[in-house]
Amino acid sequence: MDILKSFAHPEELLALFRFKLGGCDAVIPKYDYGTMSPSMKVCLELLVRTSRSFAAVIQALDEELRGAVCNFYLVLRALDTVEDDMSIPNEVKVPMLKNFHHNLLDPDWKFMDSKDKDAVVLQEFPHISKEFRALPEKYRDVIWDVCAKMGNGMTVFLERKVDTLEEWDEYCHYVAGLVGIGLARLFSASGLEESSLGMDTALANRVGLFLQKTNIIRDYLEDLNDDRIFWPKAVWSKYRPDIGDFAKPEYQQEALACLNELITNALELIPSSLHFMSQLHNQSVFNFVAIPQVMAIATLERCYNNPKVFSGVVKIRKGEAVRMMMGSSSFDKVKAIMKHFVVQIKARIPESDPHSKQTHSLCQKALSLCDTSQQYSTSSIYPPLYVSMGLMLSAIAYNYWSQIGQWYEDLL
Ligand code: D9A
Repeated sequence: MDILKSFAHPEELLALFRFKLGGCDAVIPKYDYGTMSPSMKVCLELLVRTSRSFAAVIQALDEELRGAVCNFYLVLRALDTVEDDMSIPNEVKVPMLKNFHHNLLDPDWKFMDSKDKDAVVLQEFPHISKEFRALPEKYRDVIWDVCAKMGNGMTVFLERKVDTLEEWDEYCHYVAGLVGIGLARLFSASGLEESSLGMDTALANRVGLFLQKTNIIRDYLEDLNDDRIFWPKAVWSKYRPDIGDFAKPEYQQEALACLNELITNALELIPSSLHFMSQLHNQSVFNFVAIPQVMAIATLERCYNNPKVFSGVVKIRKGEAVRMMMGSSSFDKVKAIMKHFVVQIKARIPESDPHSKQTHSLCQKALSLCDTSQQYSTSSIYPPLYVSMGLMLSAIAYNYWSQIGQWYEDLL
């Protein structure tokens, strides 16, 4: 029960409650079910099923871009599902990934044999490809191009593990950097953002790298249990000969040093993330980009020097997430949130950490870029206790009375 966890954080109750009421300026879906084609309806359902809260941010994008990004997301999800499916042998998987983009032009292509949790996007692929073919050419070109490059890139790391930091960047480029590049090009193509944004591929790449590196760092234990390793060997092998040792309590010191080194590497991307966001003009695009970036910095803060990364799941509370999502509506606000988390990391750098100096200077650099008069503090808007109690009662009651149903439930 997320409401109960957030009771110790009254400011989150307020956010959860406002969110439940839909009184949030950043993430209101603009459904128009009546005039929608059947394949579009299927795509929307797939989107909500596979991405939960992120679906809402896609839905909030302005008109033409919404359809393009929704389609891009589902096509990427399908490709990702093929890459992830351990039941497909590599001899089958390699040609499937390399040729995946051609499926977009084939009205009948689907794949019914996946055992993956997201297999439904492959089973329903004809609806996704139909929507793709209905898109304006300027969007189709981008999705096609990214799909071809990503499919090919994924095959590079099917047999080979990530070793050097350069290879870490290369792997993240294929699975996330290309997404950043594709999105920047879609934003430009829509006319909602300047054409220069879509042309700076190095910058958009780094926005994607920031998200993916954060995911890889956070998912250490989950990936280890699935027999998958995305932490770069050149880094972890400095601390232990076997990466599995980090999950053993006797090697906690080594595990934390390695974790902190990788987080320090990810922190290098903050200036690029801020620079990318500083160039956005459209409000819906801004929210769409800023929310995942803010979640990533919050996740890095939660993970930094945290032994729980090696024993369980490190999660952002839903109330916290909702509060950040609602607070990410302007560049000044985003800088204030970033600053809040970077300050927390900086305060927790152990003196004995082998990379403490580097971490410190990267925090310092990020803070200089986050200089703003906006405030994001967890104490300034504490409502009086009776207001919190009232909000909690209302929120619980709302849970029972709400006929809006599963959609918002999935969100929280
Ligand atoms: C994104 Cl079209 C992703 N990925 C994300 C989500 O954000 C990025 C996959 C497909 C698309 C977009 C994203 C959002 C906005 C701007 C971006 C961008 O670049 C400019 O991508 C770089 O994680 C997946 C990759 C990182 C591999 C690219 C955010 C998302 N969040 C999940 C929460 C979670 O922890 O996974 O999907 C969610 O809300 O369900």
